[in-house]
Amino acid sequence: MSRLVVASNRVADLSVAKQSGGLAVAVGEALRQRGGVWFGWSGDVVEDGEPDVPTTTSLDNVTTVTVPLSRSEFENYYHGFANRTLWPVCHYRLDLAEFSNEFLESYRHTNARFAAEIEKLLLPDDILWIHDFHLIPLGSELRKRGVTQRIGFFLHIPFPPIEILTATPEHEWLIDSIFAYDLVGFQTQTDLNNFKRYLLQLGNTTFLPLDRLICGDRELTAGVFPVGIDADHFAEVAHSPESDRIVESMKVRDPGLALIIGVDRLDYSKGLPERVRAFERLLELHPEWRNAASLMQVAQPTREDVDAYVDIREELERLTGAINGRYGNFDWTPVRYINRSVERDRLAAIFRASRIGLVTPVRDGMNLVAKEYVVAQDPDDPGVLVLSKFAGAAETLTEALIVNPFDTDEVAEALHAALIMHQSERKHRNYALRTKINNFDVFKWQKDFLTALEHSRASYLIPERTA
Ligand code: GDG
Repeated sequence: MSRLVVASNRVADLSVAKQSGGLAVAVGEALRQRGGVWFGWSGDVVEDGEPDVPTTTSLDNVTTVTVPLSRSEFENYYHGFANRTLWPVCHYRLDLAEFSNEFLESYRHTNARFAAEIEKLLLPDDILWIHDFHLIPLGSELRKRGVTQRIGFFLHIPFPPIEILTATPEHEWLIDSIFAYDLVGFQTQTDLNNFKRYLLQLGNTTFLPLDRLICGDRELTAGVFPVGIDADHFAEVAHSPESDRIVESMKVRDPGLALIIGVDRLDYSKGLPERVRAFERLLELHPEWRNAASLMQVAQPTREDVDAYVDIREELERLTGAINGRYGNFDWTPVRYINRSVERDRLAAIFRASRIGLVTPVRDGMNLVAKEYVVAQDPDDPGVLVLSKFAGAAETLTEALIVNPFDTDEVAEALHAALIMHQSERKHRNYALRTKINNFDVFKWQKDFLTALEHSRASYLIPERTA
């Protein structure tokens, strides 16, 4: 079995990976099985001109190598092209996207710098797995350095439709760089179709069966690999003695209250203002839920240096204040807004105690919270998942109540339907969803991707080494 080299924006601490979530566990497991290296940003920023030496730590047969970003890389590569250009473009938000040559140059340059670091770590039989939008051109930078090993790339966020992508300056360069990979994986069929439609319209790709694509002298296999969760572990945590205690104390504190839970990074892609408005609409359309249902929204702060994130936070605080002022009383707070991170174990217990998991992003690659909510439920008396049709998860989790997050009345009615849903229907839906989530967990995702990578045709022709 080949050794594995993983590159992603951040690297998990493998000694506590269970707390970081399923993705870190699954990647960590693959690394432990095969032996290998995990490369990424350390999270540190050094002033321009200061040394940016890598930090290396080893645990058994796995080495993590992290590098700091310089101040200008942090501003222009990370907060610039990654967070201010690619993130909004890939979430269909051209209105929020900022384009600048400085961002683009820094993105190219930082990926080239990472490639130089990674090349030093490689052995001839390694396979490489590169993750996400921060590192799209990393593969082509490695190829420029003469790297011939198999390289796979997985995009965790949506691949936008051609009409949006072509508004991004240098989109041809960006998409062309994807052909440096032997395998590219997307979360959903919609994303893969968007990718293929882009290639079809640009006209320089040959389409072969089984999503093999040829462009110039390069061949790429494309596929759909919907990311999963560590379902067994999450269910176990949700039913631990500590969770029993948390669930019990929540019942004692608010007897009879129907809790609706939302958990997201505070990001404009997650549809948080739309969600609060839909809950308010529920209280208008079905007043029987006043004093009887509350929305608890955990919104972990993220990317607070970017203006669009400051705006979304202010909007959410304004909306929450308005609804609580309008409907709340001494005994009941309609919306409980928690603007900080909550420990993973506590989250699992809160999911279990909630009658509805409300997951309504306006665009999302997959959305793991939807899957976590389902497996945290008591199978004999489960809550209901209300899920946006614009989350990648909706492509498979069809037994959820699927809604359009922009349609306030539709979401409000789905909430009402979920709150009054008979136990037998809840059990039936939860069983179907849980089965899918268990069968396609994060370990299967990891194995499927790596198997496909090993079987992909490594037909990349080495270009002349460009120093
Ligand atoms: C990207 C894509 C894709 C959230 N708040 C807290 C907390 N969380 C955990 C959740 C979940 C994870 O963070 C969030 O995962 P999502 O999938 O929901 O969303 P993104 O962070 O946007 O992830 C997404 C994913 O990559 C994987 O490919 O699904 O579409 O955007 O596990 O539980 N965890 C803790 N405290 C919090 O307050 N401990």
